Amino acid sequence: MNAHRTKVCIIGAGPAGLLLAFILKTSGIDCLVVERQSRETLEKTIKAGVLEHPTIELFKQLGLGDRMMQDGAFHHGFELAFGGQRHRIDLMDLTDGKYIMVYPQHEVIKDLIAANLAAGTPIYFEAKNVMLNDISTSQPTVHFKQAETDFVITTDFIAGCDGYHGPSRQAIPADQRREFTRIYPCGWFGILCEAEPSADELIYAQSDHGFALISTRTPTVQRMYFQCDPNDDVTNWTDDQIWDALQKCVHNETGWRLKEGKVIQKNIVAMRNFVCETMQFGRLFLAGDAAHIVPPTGAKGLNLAVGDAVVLSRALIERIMHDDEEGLKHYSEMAIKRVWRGEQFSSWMTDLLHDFKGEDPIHRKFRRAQLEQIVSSRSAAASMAENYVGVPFARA
Ligand code: RFL
Ligand code: PHB
Repeated sequence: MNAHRTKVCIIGAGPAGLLLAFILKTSGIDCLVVERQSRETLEKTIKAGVLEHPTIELFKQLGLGDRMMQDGAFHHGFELAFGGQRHRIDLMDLTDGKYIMVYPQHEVIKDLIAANLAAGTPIYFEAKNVMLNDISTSQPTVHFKQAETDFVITTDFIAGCDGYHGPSRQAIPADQRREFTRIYPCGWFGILCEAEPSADELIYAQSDHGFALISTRTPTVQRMYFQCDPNDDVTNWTDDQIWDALQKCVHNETGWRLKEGKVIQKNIVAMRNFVCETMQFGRLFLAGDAAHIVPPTGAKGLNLAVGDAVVLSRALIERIMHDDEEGLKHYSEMAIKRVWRGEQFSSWMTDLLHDFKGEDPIHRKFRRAQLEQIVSSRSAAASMAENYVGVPFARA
């Protein structure tokens, strides 16, 4: 048995856990990270792509932005495609100069792991059977196994940053958790393909064949999604069928088509809103997907995880360095407001762009009317743009 002590034991090396660890460690607070997967797996898993303006600025301020600034692609707008036309939403113009960046989540993870290791944060990769104990006491423990060795970490605080399926949220008694869920009757079929970009900016397409999103990763690898049955299986689809579905969704009057290429990865993403408003219990504090999930339409998931890490790091620093309890006492209330903004925007944008099986056809008409308003009214477009580039992090 290997026993250690730390101030903050962080479970999960996703964006929330790694960012929290980096901020704490570089503020002089002893912490460590316990992660189920290997470093190699984390650094190659394809997930999110979009960094909001506040996330970009934060990474730059923290000295985490060098590779992002070099390899990430600035996007000053995006397109809405519907009714055979493409319309540009000019983010810069509508938000007083704000923008987003396409920089893949696994690159963020590489940067955060490297920065943490350089700062001396211990990261226990491939940790099995992670268990949280005594979270309502002042000395909780985290038990796990790595290789053949059992570990026990005694800690002052636990940060549950272990995603939707991790053990942290479950450690809060079910009758103490306030939870909200909305499940959508569709999923996203996502592909990575070897092709040139089809457009300069992201395209969100609404069509009679459903939703599609045309995104990018590098000049030679593109990321695209189309609406699918959430219970479908990627092996049911050939490359030709995938391209046919995507081309139908983006079909437009100018004859413009997607540039096709070899499909090198396929996955199906479930669509749900989920919020556990109880983001703290005793000495356990949840952050990121462990506490909330959004459908990917608004590109908010990673950015909400970053927002939580910012609020939680400030509260922990105040408590540990200055013995000030206030921030930690009100962590859930502080973090949840921005979370609900992201949840509502993602839900709204999903409703705006997807067709739901079995719905009354009147909804498609409403959808089109609203899209028409967004592309013809500056104030409607500005509201969408303001949410899309990201609202400021919560402040005490
Ligand atoms: P993560 O990234 O899920 O990290 C949690 C970590 O915890 C580990 N873990 C455990 N560790 C120890 N013991 C256990 N028992 C554990 N169980 C789990 C996991 O291995 C993992 O490393 O959560 P975090 O940090 O909260 O970050 C959240 C984001 O990853 C997520 O919200 C985004 O990827 C969502 N998302 C998007 N977000 C955006 O902001 N912009 C986007 O464009 C965007 N696109 C997406 C997305 C998510 C997608 N998928 C795959 C659901 C596109 C897709 C396809
Ligand atoms: C992505 O590039 O993976 C991506 C972009 C925008 C979204 C969701 C995912 O809204």
